[in-house]
Order: sequence, then C-alpha cells, then structure tokens
Amino acid sequence: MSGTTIEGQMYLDQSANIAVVCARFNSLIVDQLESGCIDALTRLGVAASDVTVVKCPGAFEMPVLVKKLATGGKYDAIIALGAVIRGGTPHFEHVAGACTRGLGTAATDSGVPVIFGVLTVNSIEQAVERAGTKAGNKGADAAASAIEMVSLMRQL
Ligand code: INI
Repeated sequence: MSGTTIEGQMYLDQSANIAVVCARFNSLIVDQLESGCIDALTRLGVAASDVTVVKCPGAFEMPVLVKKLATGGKYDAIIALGAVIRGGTPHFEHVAGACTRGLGTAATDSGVPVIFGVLTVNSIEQAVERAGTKAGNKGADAAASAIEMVSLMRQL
C-alpha cells in the first residue's frame, strides 16, 4: 500500500493555454477530431479564448511545430490531431513512425505534455469509427488527457 497517490483532475478550475495542432491531410476525419476536441476542452473548463488551433500539411510535419510550441513557454499542453491511414505501400509506416517518434521527443525534450491524438488505422472505416461514430471521438479523448496532464503537472 502506498502513502501518497497523486492524480490529475478531470476538470480545470484554473486557466490553461492549450494548443491544438491539426493536420490538413485526411481533413474529412481530422475536422471531426478537431471539433470533438474543442467541444470537450471547453466543457472541461478551458476558455475558448485560451485555445489556439494550428493547421499543418500532414502528420509528418507535426513534430517540428509541436516542438516549437512546446518550447515557447506559452502553452500548458499541446494536442496533436491527425489521421494516418494505411495504403498499399510502406508510406504509412514512415509517416506514422516519424510522427509518433517526433511527438514523443517533443514532449520529453520540452517537459510540456504532448497528447497523441493521431489515428493510425488500417482503413477509412476505422478512422470514421474513431471520429465521432461508434468508437467515440479520439479528439475528445485527447482533450480529456490534456486536462488530466495539466492538472498533474501543476501538482508535481
Ligand atoms: N499525412 C497524414 O497526415 N496522413 C496520411 O495518411 C498520410 N499518408 O498516408 O500519406 C500523410 N501523408 C502526408 C505527410 O504527412 C506529409 O504532409 C507529406 O509527405 C509532405 O511532407
């Protein structure tokens, strides 16, 4: 049994600046992730005016932007939203791998929470399922993770 448990709250009672980086590639899906994310952030206590959305070409470009935002000292958390959908070539592995590694590095190098809201799926159907249909909305899930991490970082 431990003496202390530290947990993040799931609702923010202090202000927080959140950046949401959205890939334009597969925008039919990512636009749904973005709206689910913004809706959840505001319902979880973040003022709409404290949310900054940054649009980029695709998942491959996200790490450099996220790193710049994370090291600028302005944001309490950064949420990356994108959709990498497998095709018939190895392209998927390169884009998804570079994006995943780069976002992880941006988080650990900067010390600012980076939330991985990038779908990496085998089909458009799997992406649709995660963008506001039967498997929920991964953008909204990413918002909840961001709030939990901001709360945790403020306690540690
Ligand atoms: N970018 C994505 O965000 N998702 C994809 O599924 C994808 N695929 O499969 O090609 C994708 N490619 C573009 C890439 O992210 C860069 O924007 C592009 O290569 C220019 O650097």
